[in-house]
Amino acid sequence: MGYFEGIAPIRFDPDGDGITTFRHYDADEVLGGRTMAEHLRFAVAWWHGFAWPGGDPFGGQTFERPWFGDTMDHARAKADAAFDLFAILGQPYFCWHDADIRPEGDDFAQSRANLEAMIDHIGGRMEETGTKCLWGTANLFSHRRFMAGAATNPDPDVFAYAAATVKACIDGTHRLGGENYVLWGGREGYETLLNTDLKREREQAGRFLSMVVDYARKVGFDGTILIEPKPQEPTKHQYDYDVATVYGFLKDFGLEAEVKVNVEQGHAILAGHSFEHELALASALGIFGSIDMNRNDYQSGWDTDQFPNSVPEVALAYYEVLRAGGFTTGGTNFDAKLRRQSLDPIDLVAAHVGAMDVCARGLRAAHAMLEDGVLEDLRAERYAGWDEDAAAAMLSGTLEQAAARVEAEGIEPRPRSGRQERLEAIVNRYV
Ligand code: XLS
Ligand code: NI
Ligand code: NI
Repeated sequence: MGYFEGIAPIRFDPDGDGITTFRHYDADEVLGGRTMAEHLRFAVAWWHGFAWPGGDPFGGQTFERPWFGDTMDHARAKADAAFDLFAILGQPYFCWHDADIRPEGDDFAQSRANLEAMIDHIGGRMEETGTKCLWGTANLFSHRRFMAGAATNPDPDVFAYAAATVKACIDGTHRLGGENYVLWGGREGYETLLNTDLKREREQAGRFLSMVVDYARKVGFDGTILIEPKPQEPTKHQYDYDVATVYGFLKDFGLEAEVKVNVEQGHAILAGHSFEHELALASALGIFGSIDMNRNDYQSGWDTDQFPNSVPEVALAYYEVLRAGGFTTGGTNFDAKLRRQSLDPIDLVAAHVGAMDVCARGLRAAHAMLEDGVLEDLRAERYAGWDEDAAAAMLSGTLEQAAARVEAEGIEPRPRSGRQERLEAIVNRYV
């Protein structure tokens, strides 16, 4: 099979090596009425999997892929290698940017024609194989034209170019039956406030997002539109900082019913949160959509985009996903890079297999924790005082009424244990 010659499709075998077999991910295993495949909805990211050359800030390309190059033939070879990997992994979903799947043209019209030709090619391969598209997105951050932002650029010509690019990517996502469309604002922010009109840039971003939503609905795209929060990197400050900031932004522009979030593990950590915090908050605000399941190295402090490898962390994340009711159009995208020394075709396969196994273990633990209900019972017990009428009434009364209860009823609060260590020990029974 071309680049992945000699690597057989990965099957579930609990006694296998977890590299050429899934030890934990059994796509057909049913947990609470859904198969693991339906729960997890895995997706391979085209950019890190097939377009990324293995560079870091101190060195360039380490990978030698036969499809690296700027022609349409290269782009088709890259797509065919991607579909070979999808077949090996059991036809997961995939996610893409325009820049990942087509060569850049000499002008916009040629770039768009290249994109459309590649969308046709990929659409054909999807029909043959049954692989589906989780989401599409536009790369509005790599080319130098976007160095000062896309929608938030001080130059209106760049705003127009970004509009044209997103329009083409929504069309492509729609043609491929993509279930979501993502906007990640890597350059929608600033390097220095000294040259930045923050108020104007925020308003440009809000207007742009409204135009995107209107266009997507006009052409009949009924997937979910997602913003992917990230606090910084590449820009010093990004306007889509975290879930709370994005929610405030959506409220400000009246888009909170139209747009949800794609939460990335590594971005949550960069914002000073845990992944589960971001997921719980997105769910509480009614904007939970999808996840990028890639972690950072806790020592390096930047977005290293590594495949997940911590079952306890992943379990707590899926616990929040399940508490939110699970994915609808969303899924588990591995927006993850190999390490640059991982040169072999099997490394790319093993990275996904290992990550899928970690997620399967996390999901199984999360499902068992939720089904056994111990944690939820203890949580409910902690808030049980609010079930009483007088307590509930306070929330619709006045400050004076709440205050008056203290002396009238002789209220004297009695602190109770938060039981954190006991709760952590309970989690440990499942992971
Ligand atoms: C970068 C982002 C990016 C988005 C898609 O940090 O995670 O990869 O997922 O543009
Ligand atoms: Ni990221
Ligand atoms: Ni991402």
